[in-house]
Amino acid sequence: MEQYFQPEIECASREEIVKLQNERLVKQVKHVWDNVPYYRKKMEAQGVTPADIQSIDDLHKLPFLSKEDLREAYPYGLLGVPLKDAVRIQSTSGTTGKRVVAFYTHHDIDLWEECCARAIVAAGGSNEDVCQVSYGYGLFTGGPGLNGGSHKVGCLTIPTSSGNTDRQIMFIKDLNATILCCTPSYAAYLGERMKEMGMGPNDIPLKAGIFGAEAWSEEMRQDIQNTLGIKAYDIYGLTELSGPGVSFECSDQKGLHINEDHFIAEIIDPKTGEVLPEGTLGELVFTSIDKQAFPLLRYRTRDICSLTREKCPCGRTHVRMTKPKGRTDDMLIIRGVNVFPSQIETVLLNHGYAANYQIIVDRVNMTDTLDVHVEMTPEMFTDNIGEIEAKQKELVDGLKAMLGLKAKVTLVAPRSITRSEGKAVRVIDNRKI
Ligand code: DLL
Repeated sequence: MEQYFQPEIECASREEIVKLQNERLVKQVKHVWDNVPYYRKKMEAQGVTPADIQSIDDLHKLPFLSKEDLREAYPYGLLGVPLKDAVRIQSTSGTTGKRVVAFYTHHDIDLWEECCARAIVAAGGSNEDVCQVSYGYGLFTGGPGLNGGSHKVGCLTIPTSSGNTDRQIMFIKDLNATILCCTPSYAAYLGERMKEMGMGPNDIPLKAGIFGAEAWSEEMRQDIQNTLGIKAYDIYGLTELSGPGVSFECSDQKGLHINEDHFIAEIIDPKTGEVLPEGTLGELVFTSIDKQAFPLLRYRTRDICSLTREKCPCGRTHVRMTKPKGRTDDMLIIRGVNVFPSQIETVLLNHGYAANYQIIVDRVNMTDTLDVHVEMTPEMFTDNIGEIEAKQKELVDGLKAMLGLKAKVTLVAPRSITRSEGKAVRVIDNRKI
């Protein structure tokens, strides 16, 4: 039977959700107007005042916020409460430009952890479970978020953080961990390391995994489920909005339920900013309606997905987003064709490869080149040039069919691509544009 952490809100009627969203939005806009001069100026520039926002139907009148705004307002420009009320910061793992710093009050941490607890219970977790949190701890939100959620559920929590892979496996086995939380690429690596150690899914007690922080394909889900002998659940979130738990998968696994009591989702056309109808693919925009310290209105995530309000068999009523297809900023445009790394991953896994690959883009003689390095699995490893060439050709054809684009494929030896303990780096774009 489906279990819920907070059934009264996770399964509330649409009318109840809309009523709550209306009340919270009106209050939040006033809070931001009064306390965040940076955003107030944006509203004034657009000729909007709190009086114009009476319900969620007025949301589209508000100006957007983007990552550039967050960088410009760094560090304290978007803080919505006096410093004495803020108790925590977290920060993005971004490697370019200024880091984004997000703030939390006690209330904000509480609601964030509740969202993570909802995800853990949706994955079958209860206070009987042992939950190993192998996301990084520290400035990254993965470890602290799932750690807090696991406590709220009452699981015995193992805060391993990422890294030290053999010890991770030892703890899973010795402490009977039933739930694993980490990035999907790290879960795949744990599975691979287990195999090397001569262990299979029956040697570990895990039953579920809660994986997110990066895009991963359905094929990768199947792979991880088989190697670890678990059901793998997706969890989505971003530092700017709190961290993991903005949305999560239920047992039905057809999209991720967005915690609508805290976050209002919109899908927009990334070029025009126009709000798109349900079911259309576009950029996800969030308004946080219950956060105090870092209350973002209409924040552009750059993540691409669509929304559905179709009834979910799990009983939850909150809107679902599709697995993010990619980001507006990691969509590669190669010879004019839009390419998402996730499409390449799908082709590779469909041909029996694991998700150990690197996409290298360059520009030679004014023409874009796409080079995909893929590891052979130990089972398929060969040094017979003819065989390798035939396998490469198969992948070139598969990629051509998926992308409509000719790529160069290079098969490399097993274990030659660096493994990641957090988010995997899959794309190297050497073009100087
Ligand atoms: O990655 C928060 C998180 C931690 C989510 C642990 C899930 C689990 P950031 O480092 O700020 O926060 O990165 C946020 O990562 O805008 C997406 O592009 C991507 N992302 C997060 N979850 C998913 C997912 C955390 N399930 C950015 N699928 C987001 C695809 C994801 N992309």
